[in-house]
Amino acid sequence: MRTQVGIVGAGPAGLMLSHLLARHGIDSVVLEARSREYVEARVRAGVLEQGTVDLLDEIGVGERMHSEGLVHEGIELRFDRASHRIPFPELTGGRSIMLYGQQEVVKDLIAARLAAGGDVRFDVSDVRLDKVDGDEPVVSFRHGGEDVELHCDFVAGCDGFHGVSRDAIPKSELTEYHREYPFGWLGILAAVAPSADEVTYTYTDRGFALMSLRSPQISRLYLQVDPDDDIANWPDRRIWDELHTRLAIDADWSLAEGPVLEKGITAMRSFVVEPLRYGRLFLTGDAAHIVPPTGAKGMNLAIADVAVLADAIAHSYSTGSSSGLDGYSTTALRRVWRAQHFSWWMTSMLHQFPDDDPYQRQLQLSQLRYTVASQAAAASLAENYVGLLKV
Ligand code: RFL
Ligand code: PHB
Repeated sequence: MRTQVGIVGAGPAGLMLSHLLARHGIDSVVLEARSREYVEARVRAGVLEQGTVDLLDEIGVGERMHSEGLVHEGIELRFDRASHRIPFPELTGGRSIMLYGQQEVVKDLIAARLAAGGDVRFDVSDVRLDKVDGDEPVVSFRHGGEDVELHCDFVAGCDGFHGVSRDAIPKSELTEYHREYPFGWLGILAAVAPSADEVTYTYTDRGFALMSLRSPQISRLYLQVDPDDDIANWPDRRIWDELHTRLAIDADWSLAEGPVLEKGITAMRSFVVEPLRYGRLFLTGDAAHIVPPTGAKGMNLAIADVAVLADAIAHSYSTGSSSGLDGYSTTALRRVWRAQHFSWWMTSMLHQFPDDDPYQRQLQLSQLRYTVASQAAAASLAENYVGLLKV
């Protein structure tokens, strides 16, 4: 079997890449280890930057997002038992964000790709990448009881942090950068109208809490917890009690409770591998870099990577020049490192670190007060949050 670009992974990165290549008349095959039902139900990100929204519109899959997604023109920061708003449009030249679940983006991308006759294979196993440093890389896999060899011009590793693509590159060719955080996020999806109009990031001496939403009827809430904690230690009553305590403010406000539809604990890490290319293999999205979710950047970075990669691949087919492919890693990494810094900064400002002393806590509070009081500081947060045009 042959294609121009073999794409490993049908997350936001792999699916978007397949769409963007098709727009240039370039063939691809997408290989996904999980079932279609599984990837369409996986609850993850919710915040889309303006650039992500624009790209979904450009490839013609933005219709449901505009009818069901919610445009948000700011976020709130809560500390010292008070809420402070960071308004986006006036600080960023009119830009805003969209709240629309990642699994909805994935559903829309899959439906549109299949409707256009795209080749997306779910439930594949034993995916292996060979000869990626030669002229014709091969992706072998098992599907429907058969062993298949897919010969490609290029391979895109879009298979997330635990995928196989990164491991196809010799360790000696890569530099890895890591940071582990001494906490995780316990996240719930609850069938209750959101108690806040906007995404609300909360700093308290008991740890971070976040209120977000998926629709006018569905709330998404998070609590900072020990990364090794077991979700079995968190019956719904304990989760709501802790949310009430951390989110409390002096103004007249209360948190509405509802049935918990889903819950889980995620560890937090920062990770980058460089370069993003080895021969004809290109790494994108979570396969190459991870940010803690505090900056809401992960999915947006995955989409930004494949926008650069699709243009580079198209340029190489249309001109025969490798200049775009040669520049992919450096270009994509500029945005990646900006998002790494922003995500680390938001995480450091808002969480309790077990080893922090009272001096460090005062620094966090001072940074929060400055961020909401100074137009320059608020604008810096806002322009990073909605997504920078230039990096
Ligand atoms: P994905 O989505 O992990 O997709 C990779 C796909 O590859 C498949 N796969 C394989 N397929 C074939 N063969 C193999 N050997 C394979 N191994 C794996 C997997 O099944 C999967 O389908 O990576 P991608 O496309 O790079 O997208 C990255 C995003 O998913 C991720 O960065 C975001 O979810 C991060 N994130 C957020 N990002 C945002 O932009 N805004 C947010 O508000 C936001 N909130 C979050 C988040 C992530 C969270 N968790 C759970 C980590 C909130 C949370 C709690
Ligand atoms: C979410 O809605 O899931 C969400 C919002 C903001 C974040 C992370 C996750 O920073």
